[in-house]
Amino acid sequence: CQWQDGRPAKQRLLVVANRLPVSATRKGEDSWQLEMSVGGLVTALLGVKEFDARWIGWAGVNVADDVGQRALTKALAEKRCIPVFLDEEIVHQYYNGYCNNILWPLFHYLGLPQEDRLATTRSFQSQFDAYKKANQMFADVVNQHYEEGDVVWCHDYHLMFLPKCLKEYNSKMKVGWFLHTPFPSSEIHRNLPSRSELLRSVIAADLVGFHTYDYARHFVSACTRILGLEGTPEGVEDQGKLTRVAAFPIGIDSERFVRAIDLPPVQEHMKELKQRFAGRKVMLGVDRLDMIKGIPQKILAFEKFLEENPQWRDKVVLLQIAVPTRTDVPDYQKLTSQVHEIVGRINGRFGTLTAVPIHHLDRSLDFHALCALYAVTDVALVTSLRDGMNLVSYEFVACQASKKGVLILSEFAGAAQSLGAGAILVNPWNITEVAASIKYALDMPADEREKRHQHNFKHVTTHTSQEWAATFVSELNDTIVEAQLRTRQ
Ligand code: ADQ
Repeated sequence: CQWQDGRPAKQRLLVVANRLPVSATRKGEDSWQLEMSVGGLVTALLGVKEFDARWIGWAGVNVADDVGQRALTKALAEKRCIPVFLDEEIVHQYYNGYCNNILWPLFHYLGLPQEDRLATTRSFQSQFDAYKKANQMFADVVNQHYEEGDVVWCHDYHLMFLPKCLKEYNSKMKVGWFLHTPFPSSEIHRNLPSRSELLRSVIAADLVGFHTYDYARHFVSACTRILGLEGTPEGVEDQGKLTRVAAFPIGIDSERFVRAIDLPPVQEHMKELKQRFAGRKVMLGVDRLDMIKGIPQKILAFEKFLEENPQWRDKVVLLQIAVPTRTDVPDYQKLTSQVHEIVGRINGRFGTLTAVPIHHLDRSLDFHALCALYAVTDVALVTSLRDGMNLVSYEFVACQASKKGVLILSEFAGAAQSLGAGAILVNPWNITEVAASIKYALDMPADEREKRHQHNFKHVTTHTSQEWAATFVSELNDTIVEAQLRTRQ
C-alpha cells in the first residue's frame, strides 16, 4: 500500500460501470448540470468509504463536440467521475440492443423478445460487434487513468468483455468483475451465439463475483459445459490459471436509512402520510418499471385479494411507485400502458367516490419521501420474476425499526436467499398464493411480526454495502497474492 502524510493512503479503486452515478444535462455550450441517478449499484457504492474511489462510465448523453466533452469531463472530475463518450449509434446497438434487448431478458429467464425474435437474430452480430467495441472504449479510458497498484472493479452484464480487454493492455492489472443480475442456468446461457466469447472474457478477470451461491454455480457450470474447463471449489481453471469465482451478496448503507427516520423532513412526510391513509393499512411496492419486477403480477394478486376478502376493501391501500427506465425501448412502453390499464380497471372496480385501492406513481421519489413511505408501510410487496438481489426489500426493513411491518418477497429475488424465513416467500407467478400471503401478512400477530423483523433487521444492518465492497476488494487483493505464490512454487 502507498503512504501519504505518514499514514497508509487509501487504496485507489477504479469502479467501471456502464453508467456513471450522475446524469448530465447540457445547459450551454460549455456548461453542464449534474444530478445523482437512481439505481441499485449507485445506492450500494455510495456507502463505500474505505477506498479512494473513482468512477468510469458513460454519462448517459451523446456529446459530439470537443468543447462539450471538455466541459463535461471537467464538471465530472469534481464528482470523481471520468466519462466514456459513446456515440448514438453505439449506444443504440450496444446499450439498447445487445445489453438491454438480449442479455438482460436472457439473464432474467425471459428469453429473447418474442415479436422481433427474427429481427434480433439478424442484427445479433452487429449488436455484439458494437458491444465489443464499446467495451474496448471503456478499456481505453481505464488504461489511460490506471496507476500501478490500483484495483479495477468492473460491473455488470454491460461489461463482460472488459476483463479480457484490460488484461490485454496489462496482464498485471488487478481486475475484478461483479454481476448484479442473476447468472442463468448454463442451459439458458448456451442459447447465446456469443456464449463462449463472453465466458472466456469474464474469466480473464482475477476474481468473478455474484450475489448468490446459485449464480456462481451456474457460471462455473457454463464454463465447464460450454468451454470444457475444469470447475474447482475455488472457481474455474484454464491451463493452470485459476479464476476465482464466489458469492458476494450486496447490502445497503443501512445506517443512512435507520438515521433518516428521525430527520424532521422525514417525520413531516410520515405525519402527512399517516393522516392521508388513516384507518387503512398501507401496502407498498417500489420498483424500476421493468418486466423483471413483476408489477402487473403484483397488482393482479392484489386484485384477487380484494375479490376474495371484501371485509378488507376499504381498509387497505396499495401504493405502487415505479420509476420509468429505458423509456425508448418498445417493450417498456408497452409495460407502462399495461400497468396503467390494470390499475385503472381495478380502481374502477373497487374504488369509491372518496377512495381508490391503488395509487400508482410513475416517478422517482426523493430520499426523504422514500424513507417516510417505507416507515409507514404495513406490508411491502416485492414480487420480482427474477432479480439479482433487490435492495428495496433491504431498504424497507432498515426503515421499519418501530413499525415492524411484513415483507412479502419473491423467491426468485437473490434477497430471498439472504433473508429466508424473515420474509414471506412467494412464487410471483402464482397470484393465488400471493393473494393469500397478503391476507396472512395483514392478519399477522405482533409477536410473529417482531420475530421476523428482528431476523431481517439483523441481516440488513450487518451485511452492508460497505462490507460487501470491502470483502470483494480484499478478496481480489488476496487472490492476486495467492496466484503470485502459486507461480513461484
Ligand atoms: P435494480 O434493478 O435497479 O438493481 P434494486 O436492487 O431494487 O434494483 O435497486 C433499486 C434502487 O433504486 C433502490 O435503491 C431504490 O431505492 C431505488 N428506487 C427504485 N424505485 C425508486 C423510486 N420510485 N424512487 C426512488 N428510488 C427508487 C440491480 C439489480 C438488482 C440488484 C442491484 C444491486 O437488478 O437485483 O439488487 O442492481 O446489485
